[in-house]
Amino acid sequence: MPKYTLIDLDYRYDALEPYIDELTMVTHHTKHHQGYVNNLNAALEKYPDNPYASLEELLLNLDKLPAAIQTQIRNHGGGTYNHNLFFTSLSKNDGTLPQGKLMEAILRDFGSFEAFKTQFTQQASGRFGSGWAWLIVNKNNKLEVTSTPNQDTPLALGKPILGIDVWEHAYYLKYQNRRPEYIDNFFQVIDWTIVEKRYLDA
Ligand code: MN3
Repeated sequence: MPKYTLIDLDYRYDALEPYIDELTMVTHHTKHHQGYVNNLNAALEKYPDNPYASLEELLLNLDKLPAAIQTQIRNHGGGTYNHNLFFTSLSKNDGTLPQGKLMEAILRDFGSFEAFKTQFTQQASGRFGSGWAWLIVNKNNKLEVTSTPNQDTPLALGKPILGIDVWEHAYYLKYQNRRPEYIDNFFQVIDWTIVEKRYLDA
């Protein structure tokens, strides 16, 4: 039975200043993300026959899980998966744009980088309440933006390669009600090299 652990970050909590502040990063990773991991493990303790070797497989088979743990796995397994992706997508990029095959795909599927950014921003700002906006590689191998509520993943639609957390815990200490400003600044801390690698592996 897999037991999940909180991922380590390979950058400092203050590395994304001033766009994402240190206190938000510390709290988000050591309290919120850790909480999802703990609750995921607690749910799996009630499911010793779990046949799914990866978190992705577990989340793709939510409807086959025992009813008593479905909601916990959906929320906390999803929370673990989403934050694993989020925290490993971040690095100050000094305003650089995606390159190579990823940029080619963005131009092919959105027309321009600006058009992609507009759609992604709309999904992130239009998500009512808590949730996520995503860039995914869909089942037709095309890039697509979408959003999910709560800690739902977009795995049923395709493979996520970038996600922005728009729960208030991701931005409220610094931005309060200014979600649009947080979303705009998020574009300063996307590690496009990692997103391109995920695109190539999808
Ligand atoms: Mn979060």
